[in-house]
Amino acid sequence: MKQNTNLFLTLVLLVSTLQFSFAQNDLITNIQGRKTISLNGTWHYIIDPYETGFYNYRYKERNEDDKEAYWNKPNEENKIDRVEHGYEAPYEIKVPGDWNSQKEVFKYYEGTVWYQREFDVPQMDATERVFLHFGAVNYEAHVYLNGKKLGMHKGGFTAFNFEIPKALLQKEGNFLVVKVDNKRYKDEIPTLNTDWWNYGGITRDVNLVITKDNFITNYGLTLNQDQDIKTALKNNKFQIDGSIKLNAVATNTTVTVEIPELKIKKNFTINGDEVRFSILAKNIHLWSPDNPKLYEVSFNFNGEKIKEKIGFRKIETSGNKILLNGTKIFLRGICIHEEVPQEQRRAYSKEDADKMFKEVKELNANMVRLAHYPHNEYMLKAADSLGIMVWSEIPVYWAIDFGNEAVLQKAKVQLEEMITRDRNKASLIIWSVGNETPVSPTRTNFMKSLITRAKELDKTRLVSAALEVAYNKEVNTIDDPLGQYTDIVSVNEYLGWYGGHPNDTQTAHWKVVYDKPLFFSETGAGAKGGYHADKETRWSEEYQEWFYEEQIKMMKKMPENYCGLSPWILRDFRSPKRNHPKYQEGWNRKGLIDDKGNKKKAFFVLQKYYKEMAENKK
Ligand code: GCB
Repeated sequence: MKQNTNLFLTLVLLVSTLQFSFAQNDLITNIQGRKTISLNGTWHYIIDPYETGFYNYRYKERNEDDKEAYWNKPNEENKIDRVEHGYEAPYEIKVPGDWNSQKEVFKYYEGTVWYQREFDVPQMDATERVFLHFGAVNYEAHVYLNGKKLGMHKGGFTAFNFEIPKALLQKEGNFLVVKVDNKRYKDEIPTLNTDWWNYGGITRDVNLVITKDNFITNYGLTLNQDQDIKTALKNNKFQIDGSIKLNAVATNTTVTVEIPELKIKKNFTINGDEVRFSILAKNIHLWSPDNPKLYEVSFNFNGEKIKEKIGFRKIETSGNKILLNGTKIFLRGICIHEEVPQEQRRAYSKEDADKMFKEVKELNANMVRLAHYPHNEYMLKAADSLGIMVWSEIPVYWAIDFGNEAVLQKAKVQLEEMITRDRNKASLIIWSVGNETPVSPTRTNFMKSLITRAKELDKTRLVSAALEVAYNKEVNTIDDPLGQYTDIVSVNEYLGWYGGHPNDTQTAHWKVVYDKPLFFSETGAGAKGGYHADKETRWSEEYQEWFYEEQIKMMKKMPENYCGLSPWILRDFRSPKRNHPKYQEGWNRKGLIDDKGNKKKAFFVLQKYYKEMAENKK
């Protein structure tokens, strides 16, 4: 009997681990290419710091049909009825959007907020299915429809979806409730401590996705990574590799992939829920910053046609160089937080992305480091169409609970969700598995395991992580053991701000113990926009300008392996850690553009350097 129980437990565990580690298989991608009903707009809210709507007075999770659970519609039919919650004006909030920026009461709030709205659905075919898709909710979301729980998701910057059982769906007045909790915990990703604002809420688009009975959940389409790109260009013969994941098993069914501009139309037979294929193609104009060519691709299955614009390119390293389409490339980057400082809010829209990239272009940059978490998809679309290369990162930031296996699993889920959503973006060249993590064998194993997972899921991009360096008057040696496993060695360096003097850059020497490209994933100094003084006065625009001038002089003397930089940071951003009463007031001031949108003097120093680098094509 005991043996049977053990066997049963093992099976249960096996099944649940399998589901867990393949969670990304169910993520529906390319939402804009599908039949959707937007649930953006005005929702109602309840602020619930004690989680009264979730736990009863014995602090036990409420039963599904508990009338006092906030996922249930309050029923005040008779005047004697006792009801202690409700969703009504003026308790209204916009989705998408963080809550902090919407009402004064939310500014510093961290905890539970209940979101509620109603929606109707149009007439549907009997075979159609409905999914509820969230672009992102920070951090933990419990989703309920008409009193039933659809599911839970953790991770503040990645998408997720739940199917709505047809039997649960009403034609009118569907009562949708989301419990959003942005409290920070030691064993979450990110952890308790970050240098950015913990904006809470339903921060990205919400959609109902209407699908066929079986449909393409997600797919990948990239140039084959093993072909020699110079030979492919010479022979005008390219191999495109693809994979398509269906929502359910299909037998002997056809899926068609079309790229009309390349005169490609191919049928593939699916037996099961996945197919992998290769297509030979001619006359591909490869995607690059100079020519961000995208092709319209369509995937046809079961009477549904899903379209997406996709670019083809090859990114690789050769010794200490980064090659794009076989040619050495220098990354003229800039770091970005997903934030609109003028409105002290998270960025979430196409308009926000367009404004951000206008500044990136003005800087003469060809690359952005999207720090320190996956940004919204509009950012990636803008990058794809403008020819700006992208580094995308998961929030494995500073002192994560590295010894905890459950934390590693959480990081992996976020990594998988990030890769699944964006693996068809040509602009995306680097996956980063973290930032400034403290060196120890436990941490290195943790990070190595993330790198291995990233490479299993996607062979067509470089993998890195932003490392730190200990300053040394003789030579700054980058020897973090994690550098063995990353494709490029990336390091954050603040010589002249966090240590030393800006002049020290002139005698600084750099050494990397690995024969790999060296990328400065950060460097920067703070300045309050509009504050002018002599250059030795900290917080003045002149100090920051001088810092950049000295840094650039140093960069110009870097050894051969130097392949680019992404200074910290394009715009000033909110941070609870920055409390100087005159110069910071809750802002990290290392932006090249201040919180009013004004460019600081240092912007023009970097702009000039990038212009020279672009002209030299170094
Ligand atoms: C860093 C971190 C970044 C901080 C920045 C700073 O090294 O990666 O998140 O905001 O320094 O301003 O100190």
